[in-house]
Amino acid sequence: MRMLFQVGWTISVYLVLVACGTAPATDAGYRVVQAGSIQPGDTLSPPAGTVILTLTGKIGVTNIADRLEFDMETLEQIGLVEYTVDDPHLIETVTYQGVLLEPLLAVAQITPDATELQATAVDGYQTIIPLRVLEWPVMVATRRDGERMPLTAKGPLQIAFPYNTFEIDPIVHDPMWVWHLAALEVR
Ligand SMILES: Nc1nc2c(c(=O)[nH]1)N[C@H]1C(S)=C(S)[C@@H](COP(=O)(O)O)O[C@H]1N2
Ligand SMILES: [Mo]
Repeated sequence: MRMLFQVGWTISVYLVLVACGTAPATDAGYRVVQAGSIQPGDTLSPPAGTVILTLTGKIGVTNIADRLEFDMETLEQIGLVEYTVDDPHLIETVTYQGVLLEPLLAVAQITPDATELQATAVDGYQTIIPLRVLEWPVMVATRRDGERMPLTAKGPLQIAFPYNTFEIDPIVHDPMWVWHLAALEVR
């Protein structure tokens, strides 16, 4: 009886933590916020809303000419996860929510010989992101601390790395935290 009580208590505490969004990240380094409703192999309609992300290059799925364009709603349908991280540029601990790079590239059906992404931002910033980063749950963030990110807050999309859960060299990877992310060319 006492045992049952303790088990019940433990589960209750856990549920409260989950409800408050403070449950620890799993070993994977992230919590699932919303399972994806778009799967690899799905065809995608041309975006109905404002285009916020364009994929080109070595992709097997397109929805406009040779590009795969996403509006925010469709992008987030790939599935939402979150993790808390010390943002090296904001110099602040924040919780990013967004779409993992891995399922995003799987939905785009990138070709097996692809090795890197060239990321381009709204401000013209460009950087190369090698696909070896997929060993970590790198995300295209759509929210910071639960809020949409306007251009004035490095949004609307920003790449985030799980610095707090994995040993990731900041010298190499700090420049890959692309804010105002607009396009990914798969190469
Ligand atoms: N959109 C955009 N993202 C960007 C940059 C930028 O200029 N524009 N600078 C990159 C680089 S080189 C680094 S080191 C970090 C931090 O840039 P900062 O030192 O200018 O804040 O953000 C990266 N992401
Ligand atoms: Mo930099």
